[in-house]
Amino acid sequence: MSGGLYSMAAKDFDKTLDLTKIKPYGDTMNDGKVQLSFTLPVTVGAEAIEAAKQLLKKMGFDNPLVVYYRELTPGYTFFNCYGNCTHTVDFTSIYVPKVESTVMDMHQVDDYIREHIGRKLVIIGASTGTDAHTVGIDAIMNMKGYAGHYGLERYEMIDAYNLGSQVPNEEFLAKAIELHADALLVSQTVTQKDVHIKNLTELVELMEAEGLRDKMLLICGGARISHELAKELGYDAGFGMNTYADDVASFVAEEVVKRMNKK
Ligand code: B12
Repeated sequence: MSGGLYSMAAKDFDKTLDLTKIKPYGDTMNDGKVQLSFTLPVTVGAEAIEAAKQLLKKMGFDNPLVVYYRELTPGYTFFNCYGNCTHTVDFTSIYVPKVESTVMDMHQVDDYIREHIGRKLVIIGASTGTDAHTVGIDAIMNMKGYAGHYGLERYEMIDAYNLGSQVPNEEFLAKAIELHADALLVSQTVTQKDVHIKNLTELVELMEAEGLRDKMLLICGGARISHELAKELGYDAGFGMNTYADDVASFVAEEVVKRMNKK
């Protein structure tokens, strides 16, 4: 359990905080205040507001308050609401599987690869299957980077190939073989009807059929991807929102070294 998670936290100055029973913080500890918004498919008016309040009660909110409402289009009303959450969560019992690696910046990763691997790493990435979202994989790979973090194309010790979006798994794997890739980065944004699961699993099966699964690192990412899910699907790692190139590059470099040392 990472005690660091709560060091210098609210518990250090508020003795009424019980980490086994946490609830949202608004103005004062344990007030449970939540702001939420939703749309109901009913005509704007007093009855719509009452319906919103009753729904908030059923969601477990005390003191339901509608602070703003507006007709979106005839027959639909949008609400901004406040309520006091009555539920709690035991924070001390939470365990989230995460990628275990030391996150280094671009220069440190380059130095690490130079020193421990002695050659450039080849990394290819794409949004695969029917997925047309490119912003996520571009954020990780593009030279100019994202939110102040340079992308993999800028790393001196990484040859990065961004294949773009809607890349079929077969094509992706063929390119990986052609380029002798060390790591494959798959971006999956659309998760409706679990389309990502089918697509991600298909790639694992293809790699296994070709006898390549343990020869290349296989990593996926996207807003709704977790490390836990990735591992379940047969990937080496999964990265969710707020990931930067540094996170992935550090993981790949360390993992390649670990595997070299095992041989
Ligand atoms: C822009 C956008 C589009 C654009 C995409 C343009 C483009 N060139 O990318 C267009 C208009 C084409 C589009 C289309 C669709 N979209 Co859209 N789109 C979005 C939007 C607004 C932003 C996504 C985005 O760019 N985020 C910014 C990036 C930086 O974040 P990110 O992808 O999470 O990436 C970060 C991490 O996840 C991670 N990461 C991502 N990939 C990878 C990969 C690896 C290997 C690693 C390590 C990390 C990593 O690192 C990134 C940086 O930190 C979202 C809503 C939203 N606000 O999120 C909807 C959204 C993603 N779209 C959605 C949908 C449903 C669609 C459509 C199906 C709509 C339709 N009915 O046609 C189509 C699908 C098209 C297709 N075939 O894929 C849904 C997805 C719901 C779901 N969970 O399935 C969303 C969430 C909107 C919503 N609330 O309904 N979309």
